[in-house]
Amino acid sequence: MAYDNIHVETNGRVGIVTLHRPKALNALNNALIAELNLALDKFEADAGIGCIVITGSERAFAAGADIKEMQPLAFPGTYTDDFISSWDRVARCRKPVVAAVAGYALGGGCELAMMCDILIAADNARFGQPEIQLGIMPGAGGSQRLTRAIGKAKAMEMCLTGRQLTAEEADRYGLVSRVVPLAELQAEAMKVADKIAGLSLPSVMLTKESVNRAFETTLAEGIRFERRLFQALFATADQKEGMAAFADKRSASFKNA
Ligand code: DAK
Repeated sequence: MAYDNIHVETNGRVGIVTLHRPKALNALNNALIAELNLALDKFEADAGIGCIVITGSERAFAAGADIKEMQPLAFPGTYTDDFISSWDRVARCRKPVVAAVAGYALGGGCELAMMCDILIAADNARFGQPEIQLGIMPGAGGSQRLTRAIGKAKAMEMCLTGRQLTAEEADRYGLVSRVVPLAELQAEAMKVADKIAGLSLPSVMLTKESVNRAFETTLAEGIRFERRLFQALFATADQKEGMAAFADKRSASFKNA
């Protein structure tokens, strides 16, 4: 299928989605979200893909949900139609997703980035939840994921005032895993995604599930959950291969089995 609002490509075992509505700073409208969800469905189902990258342009990862599309909405409809409930597809990806963020990541754009597993920011990135300035509030996890990522004090100020974080602040506060020069963003994100995509997919997916469980459960339950997953990985051929390769002083060749 041809996409109008995103570009989709693969590079080895990495699936790449580039948000592409340049005239609207990649504002997220219904059509873009539907295309993004379709691309993610395909990458998730494709055994040849081990990691996904989502990125935007140098000027904007995404400047939020499309305000012009939201402007005419009224409450009964937003509720009965469950307005853009499909936004959480990224968070439901079972394969790892790397966000390569340059420029504005605001509102729904910041929320989309926070649904990804690893955030790599260019030095020009700006993160913010400016919805309060529009008379609304974050609607796709902004008040929740941001608070868990950077703590109440900073999240509260951002959500209540619309203050934007620089890339350096986002790094210092723990919102992103690191900041790289803008010119190196795509190469760095690909390097990370390539590394993950070359590892054993079962161990990668279980590891992602285990880290995410830390946000949902008690420490004791989380540790029990982790131990069971760890034990289960000894049933894989990739565990045999990974350990044999170490002993033989060679690179492992994983079969994702
Ligand atoms: N929506 C629609 N168009 C946008 C846009 C947006 N969010 N952001 C930018 N644009 C458009 C501008 O209207 C302009 O279009 P033209 O006027 O040229 O036709 C073009 O992109 C370039 O923008 P500017 O001319 O404004 O560029 P500047 O460099 O001067 O400013 C800016 C860049 C990012 C500071 C500024 O554009 C801006 O403040 N944009 C709005 C940022 C914002 O408020 N974002 C939050 C939107 S609310 C939900 C899930 C999610 C959400 C809600 C519910 N559920 C699951 C229920 C999310 C809500 C939001 O994200």
